[in-house]
Amino acid sequence: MKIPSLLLTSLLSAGSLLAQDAAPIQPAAIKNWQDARFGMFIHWGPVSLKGNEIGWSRGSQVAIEEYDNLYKQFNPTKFNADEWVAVAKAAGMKYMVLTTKHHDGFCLWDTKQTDYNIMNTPFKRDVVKELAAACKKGGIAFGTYYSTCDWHHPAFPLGSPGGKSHKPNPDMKAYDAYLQAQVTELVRNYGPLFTLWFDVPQSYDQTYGIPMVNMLRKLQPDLMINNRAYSKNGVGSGIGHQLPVADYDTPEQSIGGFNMDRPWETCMTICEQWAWKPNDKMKSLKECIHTLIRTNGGDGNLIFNVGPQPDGLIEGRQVERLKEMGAWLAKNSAAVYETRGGPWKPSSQLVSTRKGNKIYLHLLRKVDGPVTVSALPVAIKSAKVLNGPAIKTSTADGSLSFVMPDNSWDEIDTIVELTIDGDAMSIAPLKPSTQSSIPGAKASASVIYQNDPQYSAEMVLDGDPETRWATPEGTKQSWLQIDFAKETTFNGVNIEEAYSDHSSRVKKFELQKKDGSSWTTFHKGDALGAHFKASFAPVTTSAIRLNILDASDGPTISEIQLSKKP
Ligand code: FHN
Repeated sequence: MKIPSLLLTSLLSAGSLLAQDAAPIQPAAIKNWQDARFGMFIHWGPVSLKGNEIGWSRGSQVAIEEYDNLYKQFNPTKFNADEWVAVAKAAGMKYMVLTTKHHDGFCLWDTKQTDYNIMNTPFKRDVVKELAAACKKGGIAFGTYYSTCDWHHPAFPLGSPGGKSHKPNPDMKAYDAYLQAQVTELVRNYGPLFTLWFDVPQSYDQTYGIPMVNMLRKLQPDLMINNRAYSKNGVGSGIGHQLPVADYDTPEQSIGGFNMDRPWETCMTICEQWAWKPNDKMKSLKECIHTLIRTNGGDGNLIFNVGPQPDGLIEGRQVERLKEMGAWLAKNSAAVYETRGGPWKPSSQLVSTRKGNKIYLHLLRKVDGPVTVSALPVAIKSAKVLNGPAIKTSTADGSLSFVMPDNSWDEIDTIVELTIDGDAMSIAPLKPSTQSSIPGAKASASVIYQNDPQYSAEMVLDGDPETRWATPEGTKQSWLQIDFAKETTFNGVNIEEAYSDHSSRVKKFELQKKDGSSWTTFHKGDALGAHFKASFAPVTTSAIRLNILDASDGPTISEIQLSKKP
């Protein structure tokens, strides 16, 4: 599917998305961006010669003097833009975003604003130009990452390591002019761009950001700009701060929460480091597909990052992993591209996507017995395994259920296609299940945020990942207890910790079982996180307790489920 860059004749204010301060963008540009669902992020530069993290290693693992002179030996002779595009297409990716300038200030294009650029390396080729042309030829959209902060530029107030040092003669006015001149070059000379992906707006607040975004709106009205172009009153100036400016949010290294009201994109590495790192730990195919599907199920895009080698090649095993993703997507593309998230909100075992009169239920874990979700408010005309046999569904007591045909389970993602009467987008978001994840169980807790029932312990049993048990800010120790209706045997537990996008608030915990009048610990751990899973020898008990021994802030849990694997 080629994604044409929309030619917009004028900016309409109607239906503007947030972009709270800068001029809004037309909804049509957002739909074009959302339809893509899956893109490639590329973090690359002379630092790949060292195998350390781009930007962050300058002045820490790599001395500034050495780091800033790496470009003199940067000669990626095996770089072939068409090959990179071919890898992205083989992965099923519909767009690509390259770091044209990261925090280290080095520019991968023939910029007239500084000599610190690719044309002054032994390579002497305009990588951005070649990649933009290859994307156009290959039919995938091209976007550019541009670091709002610049620890190399003398006029930018902060320097390495990590923005922790201060330049002797900062001049934000001069830096703003430099930044605006560079992003103008990117749009004018290499555009129209699919997106401009700003990052880490230290020191660059709304004073500069709003005029700069408005300038870009005039340059290319359908340019999607992420929420890191500028900070606002100090918020968003670092990492992980999300603020609703410009066109889409950017949860990082984590899957964003279900949100159909504001476009968002999870950015995540296929390995662990953004830039090239030899022998880095790479995600399994299951992790890669689940990351994509869970993101799409929440109504987000996924931009998945590779860090090419210093010779210009994308590492072979990463290419293979991306081709495996593409092969899976080729079979299941109907359930991904041009879909939106929902109507069921994601849970630990399922997500859903939808398009026209089709709803796709993605079962991310095998279910013993009938699959049960909350009933749809519309009639189901037919149901089938995607690319497989028909399924008989039944609806009763507010639940929709069906039994999967034999041998229909896919060990990564079993997709059920429902054809309904009407437009799937007309269905309001639904809880995944109306039943408790542990039928008949009762939950209690040592403390509840403001004693507010909407944050009660029961929220971890309601099957809705959007509700949660919450504790007061700063709570370090607390417990959550679940009393079963009867003695229960299980050998696994799934815990969804809310607000754990960047790191788990829980730092030390025990899982305990009721033993007469006391509690016996059967599992210990440090962090929990968004999709914590633990397996252990079968436990039989009438009650369990999550005993949190240490936390960085008030723990908050959205769901707890038991599992009993054979
Ligand atoms: O510091 C950067 C990091 O290197 C990388 O570019 C990510 C990508 O989203 N953004 C910043 C960390 O939030």
